[in-house]
Amino acid sequence: MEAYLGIGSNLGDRWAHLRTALAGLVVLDAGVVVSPVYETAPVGGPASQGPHLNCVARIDTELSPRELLGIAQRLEAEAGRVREERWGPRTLDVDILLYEGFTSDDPELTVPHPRMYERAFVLAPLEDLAASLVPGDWHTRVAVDRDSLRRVGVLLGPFTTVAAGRARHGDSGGPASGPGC
Ligand code: GSY
Repeated sequence: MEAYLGIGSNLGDRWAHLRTALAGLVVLDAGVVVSPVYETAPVGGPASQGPHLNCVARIDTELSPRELLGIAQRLEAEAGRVREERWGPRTLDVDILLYEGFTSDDPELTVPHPRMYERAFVLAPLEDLAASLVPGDWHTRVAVDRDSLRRVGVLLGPFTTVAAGRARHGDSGGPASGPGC
């Protein structure tokens, strides 16, 4: 089954958290395709928190939606995620956005993700992977300015980073270490 996951980080080594999460999906033997990575202004939560790196991954998986949720939660825990503040900074977020042929309104596993169509940090990378899954009018419906959503790099092959733009303190894989690090 085809599933789309929203992946983000705004705490610690953000590039490393994304790479580790993607590697954790690859070992499941799920074909993984990753969107470009965007740096995005935090939506909700304390104003003092830093920007996120966000991307979307498409996987081809035999896991059930609930098994996939378990994997997503395990990857978040392995990244040291502590669920303290609902909209607060986080080392890693792995959200199930869409799962082929499946919908659910269970609060623990709501699919499609209940807020995905209001979030530019989801819609922009999802559009890069699968434009047909994104409403054509989202650019006018969802307020986005250039500073709140910038494409900053791509994760290649075994998740080598090729980044553009500024690295942030704590990041390993930004342009400070150059392409291919
Ligand atoms: O559910 C996603 C976590 N999250 C994010 C995020 O990933 N990116 C941005 N830009 N803002 C966010 N607010 C929350 S909560």
